[in-house]
Amino acid sequence: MFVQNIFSFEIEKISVSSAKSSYMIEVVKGEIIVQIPDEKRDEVVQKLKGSGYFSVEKIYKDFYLARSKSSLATSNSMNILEKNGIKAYPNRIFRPFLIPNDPDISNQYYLSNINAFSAWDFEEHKTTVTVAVVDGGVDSTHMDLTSALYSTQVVVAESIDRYDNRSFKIFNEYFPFSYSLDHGTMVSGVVGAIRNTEGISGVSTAKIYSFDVFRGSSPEGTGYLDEYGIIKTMEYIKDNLSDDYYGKVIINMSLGGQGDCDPFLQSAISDLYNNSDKFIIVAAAGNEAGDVSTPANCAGVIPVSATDEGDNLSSFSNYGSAMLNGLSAPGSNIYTTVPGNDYSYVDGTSFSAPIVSAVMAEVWSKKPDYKNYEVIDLVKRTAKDLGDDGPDKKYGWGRVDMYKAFSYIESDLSSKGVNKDFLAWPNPFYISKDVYIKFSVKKSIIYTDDKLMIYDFNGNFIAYAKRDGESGFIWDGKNQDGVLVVPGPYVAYYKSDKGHAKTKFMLFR
Ligand SMILES: [Ca+2]
Ligand SMILES: [Ca+2]
Repeated sequence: MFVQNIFSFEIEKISVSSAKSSYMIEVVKGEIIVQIPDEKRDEVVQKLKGSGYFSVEKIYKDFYLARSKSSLATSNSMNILEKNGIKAYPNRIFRPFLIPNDPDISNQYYLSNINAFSAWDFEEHKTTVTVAVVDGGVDSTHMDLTSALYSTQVVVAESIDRYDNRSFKIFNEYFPFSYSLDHGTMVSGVVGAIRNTEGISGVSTAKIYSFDVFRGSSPEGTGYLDEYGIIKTMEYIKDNLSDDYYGKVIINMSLGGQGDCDPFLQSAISDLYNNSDKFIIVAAAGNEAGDVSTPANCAGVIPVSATDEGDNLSSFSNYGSAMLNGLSAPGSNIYTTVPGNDYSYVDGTSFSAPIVSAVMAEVWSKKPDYKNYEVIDLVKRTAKDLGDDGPDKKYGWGRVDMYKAFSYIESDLSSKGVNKDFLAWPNPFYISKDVYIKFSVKKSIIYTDDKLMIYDFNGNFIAYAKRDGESGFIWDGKNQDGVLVVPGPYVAYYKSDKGHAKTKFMLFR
């Protein structure tokens, strides 16, 4: 496949340092991004033009892309601007996270690893969630993907050279779509390969909205996009996928670059995340066995590290403090779709992220009244805790467990419309993270000689909860003999001289 390289910019490598270390990043040569408050606009633009930036273009809110003749080395010009009181950021290059494949072991162990087969035993439901795969496009003729794709809704993000300026263009493509990287087809198969008698099954039945953001950067395998393009893609999603037609939208980004989250990218991401009825953003942690990449380390993004069949961190997976907000999912030996009606084993956090995206899509589809943070919280709390106790820098909140996430939904009070006068919190009660489960009883039934008793689902008495405050009780997950009980659903039963109430909750280790 021949695709003309229509990017007009050169890539430069510069050294940056964070609190912990210094490392090389790729940036667009001669370009910087600057935040300019409206009241200082004219003054700063003049200074920039005086420093050799012939074009200053608004890209998002009060962030501007300044472009010089590309002979200006980015690091030098940033230093010069800094001395002039202008804080400038490089326009970084993002690439897809892929590790060359190493075909060997069995097919799709990741589905049993995350308990997808058990989860799918729950009642089938119509998926109302779209997964936006921001990647290298998709092979729309793949028999295991065609019907999972929006028919004419592929959008291509593209940077083109015109009159010495860069511009950015997004347009629809019609079946069959072309694609710039095999990577997007691999990611899409994990999200939603069709459940039929052919090939594989994706983790979810979500519809896939494919973005080809690497279109301008072929040949195959060398895809990249600058942050400007990512921001425009985020803006496009915010403006165009808000339509009810697409339902909730999970944005999957199995791509990125090293370094901290820049403020302009953070701004575009926050605008999506703050629309809490609509968007969830998931990103791969990256494959450098180093610190979590951008955009995975931006606030409001769920970073995903990779695990292997033994629930160990994959050797290539990034990790770090950003993972304290994240999750892990299988990323080693992932069997998935590749272009040309074919399948292959691939490795990378690129394939862990779509597992999490797919689980969140299914959860949100079952609980459309949830806010994005409630979906995220549920999937975190039901993940299998690995490594150090509780959330940690390698596995985040743990390896996603689709069955436990679904079990929680099924046992959730609000989904059944049961007595909300009596609440258990947190539910599920994750005994390795929570010291107590708390119960709150409505004041109208609180009275003297009351008791709160815990039963298992077979009706066996387990323990009395302890009083905690005027209308509350707590329980530490132990039976009357002081032994921790087994994970599963439990019933809390409150009884006083004025009335009684019961509620269900889940207990996990
Ligand atoms: Ca299939
Ligand atoms: Ca842990």
